[in-house]
Order: sequence, then structure tokens, then C-alpha cells
Amino acid sequence: MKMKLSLIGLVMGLCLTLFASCSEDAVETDIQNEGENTANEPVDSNDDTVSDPGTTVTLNASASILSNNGEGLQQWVDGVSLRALNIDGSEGRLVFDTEFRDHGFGVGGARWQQIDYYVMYQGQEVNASEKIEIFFDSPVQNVVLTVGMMGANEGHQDGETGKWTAFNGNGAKIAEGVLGANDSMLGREVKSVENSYGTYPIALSIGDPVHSLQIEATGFGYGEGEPKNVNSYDNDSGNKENNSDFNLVAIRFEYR
Ligand SMILES: [Ca+2]
Ligand SMILES: [Ca+2]
Ligand SMILES: [Ca+2]
Repeated sequence: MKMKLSLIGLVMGLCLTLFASCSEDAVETDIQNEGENTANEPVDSNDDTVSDPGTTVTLNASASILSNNGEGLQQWVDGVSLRALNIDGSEGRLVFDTEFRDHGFGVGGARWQQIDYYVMYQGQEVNASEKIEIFFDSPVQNVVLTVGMMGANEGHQDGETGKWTAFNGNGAKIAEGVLGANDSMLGREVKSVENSYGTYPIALSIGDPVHSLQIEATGFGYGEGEPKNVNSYDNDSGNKENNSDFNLVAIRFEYR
């Protein structure tokens, strides 16, 4: 009996001693879980910093990675950075676009927070797009881009479209291709996200190691379509020309 009591006392003492550290751990875990649960965006694997060959990484666009108001090079994750370019090719402002249903990285300025293409911009013929550039410290392969706000039927039977260009470590172009609902891995009738305006995963066909990518919009229907509302604008930023525009929801790639 005596031995039993002292055993109980020992257990109680241990519990009291451990109580503070145990409860702190519990609180910290709770906070972490709460943080994950409050995010409406898919939980991303943006903390994956392993660049060993064969490692597959998925990165989702997120407002949380933006610094300096989106100006200059933005670090998506260790070893992967990106930046925005304006219509005139100057360095722009990377934004997390939440104006419409599909949220993703876009470029501030022009008509929307999306990556916008224009034939006429501020009264001048430009035939140019805003762009997003992505830089990989270690080369990658098997790249899949998920685009958002890409209207499958908007403006042309082939809808809103864009294009991508891949570069090697010397900055030389190694491959290019198109982006649109037609090019989706799921087929043009299936969106990645239910009730989406246009989210499509698109696999890029590239044989050589990729060191950087450029993503931009084209005119409607791979440049075959005519824009709407050309040359109508209210003010410096209120251009109304409707052409292809989309954002970047996610990227998946494999370290080479
Ligand atoms: Ca824009
Ligand atoms: Ca549009
Ligand atoms: Ca669009």
C-alpha cells in the first residue's frame, strides 16, 4: 500500500514537472493547425527545398511569398524565384490576383491583375503581353503549369490563350509552346477546380534541362482572334480592350 502511494506521488510529481513544457507543445501544435486550416487556398508544399535529381515539387501561388509590394525578384521557395514584366518589358509588380474566381499570380497594371495581352495599349499599337518569369537555381524537367482565369470560349472558338518559352543556363531559348484550354492534360472540357472560370494543368514539352521560363498571354485563339473594345479606355490604367488574360495558379516540376 505504501509503495502504491509513493508510486502515485512520483507519477503526479512527474506530471507537474512536465506540465509546462507539455502544454506549450500542445498550444504550438494547435496554432500551427489553425494556421493551416484558415487558408482557403490549397495547402502548398512551398517549404520543400530539396533539389536532388528526381525530386518532384509542387508550388502553389500564394500572397504570402510576396515582398517589397511584389516589385523585383520574388522568392517562391528556396531555389525558385519569379518576377513580373510590364507590357513594355520593364520590371513590373507581381501580384496575387483574387479579382475573379481563379486565384493565382498575375501582373499588376493594365486591365486586370491577370497577365494581360494588348493589341492597342494607351492609344499605341503594342501587340505585347505582360509576363511572368520563373528562375530555377537547379535545372528542372517535366514541368506542368496550372493556369487560371483562362476562358475556354472567350473571344474566339479557341478562347483565351498564352504561350511559354523555356531557356537554358546561358539564357538561350530551348523550347516554346502554347497555353489554352485545348492544351490541358485533362482535355478542354475538364477544369482542375470545380466552378472555376478556367483552370487547366498544361504539361510543357521540353527535352533539355530548364533553367528559366517565361509565361505570357497571346491574342485570343493563339493570336488568330480579334480583340474586343480596342482603343477604348478611361484613364491611364483603365484600358478596356478585352483579349487573352490569365493567371498562374501552380507549377509542378522535377529536379533534373
Ligand atoms: Ca495585368
Ligand atoms: Ca479576357
Ligand atoms: Ca481571362
